[in-house]
Amino acid sequence: MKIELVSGDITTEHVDAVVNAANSSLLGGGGVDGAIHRAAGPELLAACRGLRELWVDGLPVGRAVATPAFRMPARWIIHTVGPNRGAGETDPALLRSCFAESLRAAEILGAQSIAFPAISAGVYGWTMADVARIGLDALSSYAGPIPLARVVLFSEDALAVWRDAL
Ligand code: AR6
Repeated sequence: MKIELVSGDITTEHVDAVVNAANSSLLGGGGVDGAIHRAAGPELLAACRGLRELWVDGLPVGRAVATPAFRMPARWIIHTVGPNRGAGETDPALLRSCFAESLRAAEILGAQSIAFPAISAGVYGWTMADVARIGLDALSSYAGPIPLARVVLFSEDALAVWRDAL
């Protein structure tokens, strides 16, 4: 899989699957989650409400689930829940799992391209350097059929951190 690092707004990405850094409720929030819900439109919230019934306590940390992307240029949104460092979720395996499980969900859908944000690097309190190291470790060890992963960073500073890690 080719890995591209770019800066920009992930909601405008023309890829098959865009990964959302969601929370267990799947009902939206701030950061990239809020931006994705605004860009996809209210149909996304309705789809997420249906999905969350599948788990008693919401989507578990490290797991991923897909919905259509509705009004976004992508075909699907893959919602994953990163570990919240501020709440004591400090196991890197959980963050790695977000990347790996998102790839697995995209693979099942037949996606040919996927875009990731810096999961857990905002509200959930991980340093950008840790997210870059763990994310790139997961992406570079992927050996499945998806040809392209783009990591879309929201600032030039964040992009520089990922470039260093790469
Ligand atoms: N495109 C690309 N990256 C973005 C965008 C965008 N449009 N907007 C923000 N980012 P965060 P988390 C970057 O906080 O840490 C939400 O409330 C942002 O600069 O969105 O996993 C959820 O509902 C940062 O580098 O996600 C959860 O409750 C990165 O995306 C919680 O926040 C991730 O920051 C999840 O926290």
